[in-house]
Amino acid sequence: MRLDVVTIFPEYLEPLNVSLVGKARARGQLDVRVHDLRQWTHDKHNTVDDTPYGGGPGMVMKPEPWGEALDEIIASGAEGQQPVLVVPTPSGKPFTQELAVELSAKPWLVFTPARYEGIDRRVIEEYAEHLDVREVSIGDYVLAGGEAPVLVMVEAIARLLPGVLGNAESHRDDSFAPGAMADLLEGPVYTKPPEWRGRGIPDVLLSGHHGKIARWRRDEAFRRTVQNRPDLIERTDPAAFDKKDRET
Ligand code: 6GU
Repeated sequence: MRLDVVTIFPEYLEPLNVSLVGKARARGQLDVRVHDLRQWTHDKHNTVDDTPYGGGPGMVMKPEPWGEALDEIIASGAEGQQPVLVVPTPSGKPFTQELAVELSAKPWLVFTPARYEGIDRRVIEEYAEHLDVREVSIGDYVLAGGEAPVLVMVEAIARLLPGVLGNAESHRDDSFAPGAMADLLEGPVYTKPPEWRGRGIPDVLLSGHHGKIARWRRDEAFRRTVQNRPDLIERTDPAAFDKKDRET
């Protein structure tokens, strides 16, 4: 998979050299290219922003550098290859595990993290004429720019690529993964030692009884979801629940 990121803070994307994403790059599973938007400015001050039409606070990112950057990056792809354009913005659609799965199947993503009050609207309109453009938010809070959201999205997407996680089963039971535990959060986990500061391990996990362990994990997942995310319970098909859940 190829990923391009266009930003005025290339250093902000340094974490893409580390850990899971860094290793996927080193192995050649991910081709990540970070670009400085100011490369595509032509004035002495490398201006990327200007005052908003209609007035109001803050600054807006000028369309010309974005247009030149995106034209050049898009043209650099293999013959006939078109990227999906991912535009981070607090006004976008929610970034969910479902969207991470969808984007992880694409061969090429271009991210356009903005600073200030965002990018001149005409840029998004222009590229939406010939590309799949997704305006995406990572949650209901406002950040100063889209770079941290790009780090979040790239990590969520990269770990889904075949061969990137050590164990292909490690994301089967993820919170929000489709399947039997759909819409339930993951429950607690334990490792050695068997006693720590006087605290033991739930007996069932030491029983070797796989059916009982699976039942216990399902119950703990349900309990944690009721506690932390009741909204997930409300939107789950009642058929996914059983008598024991209703007693919890
Ligand atoms: Cl994608 N960008 C910014 N600036 N703030 C956000 C966001 C994105 N998602 C949530 N808050």
